[in-house]
Amino acid sequence: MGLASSKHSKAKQAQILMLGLDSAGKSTLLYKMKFNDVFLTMPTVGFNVEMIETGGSVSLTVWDVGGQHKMRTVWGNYLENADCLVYVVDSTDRQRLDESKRELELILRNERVKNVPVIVLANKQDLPGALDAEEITKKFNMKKHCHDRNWYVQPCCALTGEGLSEAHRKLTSFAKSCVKSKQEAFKIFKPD
Ligand code: G3D
Ligand code: MG
Repeated sequence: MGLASSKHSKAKQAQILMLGLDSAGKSTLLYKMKFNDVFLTMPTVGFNVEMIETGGSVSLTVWDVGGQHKMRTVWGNYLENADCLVYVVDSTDRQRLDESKRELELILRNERVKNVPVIVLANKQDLPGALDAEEITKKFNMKKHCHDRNWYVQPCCALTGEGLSEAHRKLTSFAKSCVKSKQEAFKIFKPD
């Protein structure tokens, strides 16, 4: 993972790491964002990766890493060089909200993603009993845990695509500023 420009376009690639418990809807979201379509998903063993164009100077390489217990132990390996984190929550799975919150806290404490912006997708808003964005924000104590970075909580539904254009816009804006600061840091590191 890293800053790169594709052979065919001048767009810089931002690395987006999508994490969250198994069954939160990560793979469904990835394919809805990429193809605007819903695919039958299987539990992800390993990872899926897709490039998503933004129509601007940055394109997004989105890594969707499996969320089962044994996969969570390797999440750390994917954190290096992530420009933005997307953390997906099943907003109806009240029994596992604490578990989901603990996993997010662990990620945010990792030095490799210090200051990396995070977007929480409060998914499955189509289902009854889904916690809304405000409830997820409070439950996950976002203000405290993300005081050192940009963050945003977006309610969405991977099946209908509701909330995804807002998520895409926010992601693009976070990704652009990350790429810009990396370029500036690179200039300082390697002066003319
Ligand atoms: P994961 O990649 O995070 O493990 P998946 O999750 O994308 O595989 O989704 C797990 C299940 O949740 C799938 O259902 C999928 O259709 C469903 N799902 C994902 N997003 C939404 C949503 O916004 N609303 C609803 N109602 N369901 C959603 P199955 O039945 O195939 O397990
Ligand atoms: Mg999956």
